[in-house]
Amino acid sequence: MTASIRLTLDQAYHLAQRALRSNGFSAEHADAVAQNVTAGERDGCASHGLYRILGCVHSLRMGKVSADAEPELIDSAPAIMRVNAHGAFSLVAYRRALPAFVDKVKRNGIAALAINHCVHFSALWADIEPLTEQGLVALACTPSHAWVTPAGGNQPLFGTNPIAFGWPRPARPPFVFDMATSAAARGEIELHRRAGKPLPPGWGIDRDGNPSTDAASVLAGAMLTFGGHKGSALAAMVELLAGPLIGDMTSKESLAFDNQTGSSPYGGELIIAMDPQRFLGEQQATYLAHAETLFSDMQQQGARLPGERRFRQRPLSEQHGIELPQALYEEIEALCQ
Ligand code: NDP
Ligand code: PYC
Repeated sequence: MTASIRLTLDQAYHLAQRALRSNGFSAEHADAVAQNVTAGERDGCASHGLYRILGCVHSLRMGKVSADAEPELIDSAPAIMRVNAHGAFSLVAYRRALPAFVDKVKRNGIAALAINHCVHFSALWADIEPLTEQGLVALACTPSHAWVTPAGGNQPLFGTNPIAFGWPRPARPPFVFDMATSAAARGEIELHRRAGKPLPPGWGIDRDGNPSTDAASVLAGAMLTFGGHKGSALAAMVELLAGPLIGDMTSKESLAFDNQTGSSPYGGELIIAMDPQRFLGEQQATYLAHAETLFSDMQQQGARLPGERRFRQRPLSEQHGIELPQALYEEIEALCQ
């Protein structure tokens, strides 16, 4: 069994924050990243939890992320905003753009936010929840590095390209799904490699194009999309929407820019939000109730709603803390020296 250490959420945050500050990240960037990875750990999303601190510091040491860039907000059209992260992680750029973005969505009924020139390592549900908290419906996507082969191909081209969607629910946690368009996130495969565990079949192929359940072989070969050609089409859509449409990189361009340093992906994220109030006016309550019927019909068949697992885990972690593999804890501690 792997040795582990239990930390309160406060201890987890401070461990992450110290590692980032010791390596030169500004207070604001370190805070945003530490909050994000602590939330990942809290919600039982280890692939985007404290493990990500290793990649954040590595990206900085490789000169592939800015430690302190100031985001620049650009109001480019009545319903379109851009924020240039100027080479820093996406999180501070998003945090700074959020109030004006929400204002645009509420004024227009629908608006889009492009985060440009950002380094991206984080789970997208964390970008969706501040919008559902405002009663908005939201969609987000981002390319990553070319790691995933298109259905019918055998060479990495697409990123793991997550799509997240959120729907606000009165007096309940929102309906949120957040999924890589690859069979699993690359972070999951990295965690399998670190734990010496085989992958489930169908996640990837080795360098020679043969199906493989060995994490290291798949990391060196190519990952597969979920659902064959359907996941492949969605992965291509993410490349287009959060790449060329917003004047940013595809996953292939991001990997070329990385120049084999093994840093986090660089490029854009697109977030679209809609205000049910502006779509429905006085009928809002009626139609949100229809959505509730849909959710309860799903659950009555025994299906669980996406997001449910995370929201169940959250209060448990708040009460009991989180468990981190001892080896990972020591690696992050070592970054603080
Ligand atoms: P999963 O396959 O674990 O989960 C995807 C979604 O499906 C989640 O919303 C999950 O909800 C839901 N789900 C899982 N099992 C069930 C079930 N049995 N019934 C109903 N719903 C279910 O996630 P991925 O590996 O695809 O992605 C993990 C994370 O990686 C995401 O947060 C994503 O944003 C992040 N990522 C980030 C990238 C980036 O470039 N920044 C790139 C790729 C991934 P629940 O959470 O409740 O389990
Ligand atoms: O897990 O695929 C992934 C990923 C890529 C960028 C951030 N997470």
